[in-house]
Amino acid sequence: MKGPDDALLVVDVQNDFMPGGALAVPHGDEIVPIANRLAAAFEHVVLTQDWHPRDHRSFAANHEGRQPFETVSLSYGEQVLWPVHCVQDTPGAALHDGLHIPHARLVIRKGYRRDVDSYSAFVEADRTTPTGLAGYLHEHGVKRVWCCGLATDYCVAWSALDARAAGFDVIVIEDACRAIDMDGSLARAWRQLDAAGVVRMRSEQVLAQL
Ligand code: VGL
Ligand code: ZN
Repeated sequence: MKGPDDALLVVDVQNDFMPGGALAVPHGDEIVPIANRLAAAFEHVVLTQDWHPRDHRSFAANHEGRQPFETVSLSYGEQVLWPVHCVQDTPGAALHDGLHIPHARLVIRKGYRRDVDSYSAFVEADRTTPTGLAGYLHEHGVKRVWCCGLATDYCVAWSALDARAAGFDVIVIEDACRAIDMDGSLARAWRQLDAAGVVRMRSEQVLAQL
């Protein structure tokens, strides 16, 4: 069992990111049983939920004449325009039914401000507004953050990088993630993670360590 120094962060395992969902991540559903197995080995589990208002700026539908997967320039920089997804309190925003982590302690919702996206569970896309997760984990004495979920190249990568920046040791459990992989985004994410000193492991290795 991973004890009080360790926290498992389960990122955005939500219906809209599953095959058939509004912003489907290929094979996203395959990680659900893996996340369940991992979570059973951690005393401390935190979940995240992408949680947008319907008029959110990250939705192409809210930009006249723009299509999903184009980019626009917003006050805080480049923003990918996504299909409408994870609208607050809709079935698409709900956690996948097969996710069974009854002992998860905290659900961090993010991206709830109309004008600011938040891939990261730690800091919003303006790169200044904290979600409070770093403070929460530090106060609980967590030293290592283990990341899994969706999508590897967006919310998992940004969360892992920000966890590192907040002073945690960070591990991404690669087979417990799936990527959107758009225009080289997955390779770029791994380069950034490697450069930041984020460790990459497989779930069998994590479970074998216990
Ligand atoms: C995500 C794009 C938009 C993710 C969330 O969970 O990786 N990607 N919103
Ligand atoms: Zn989103």
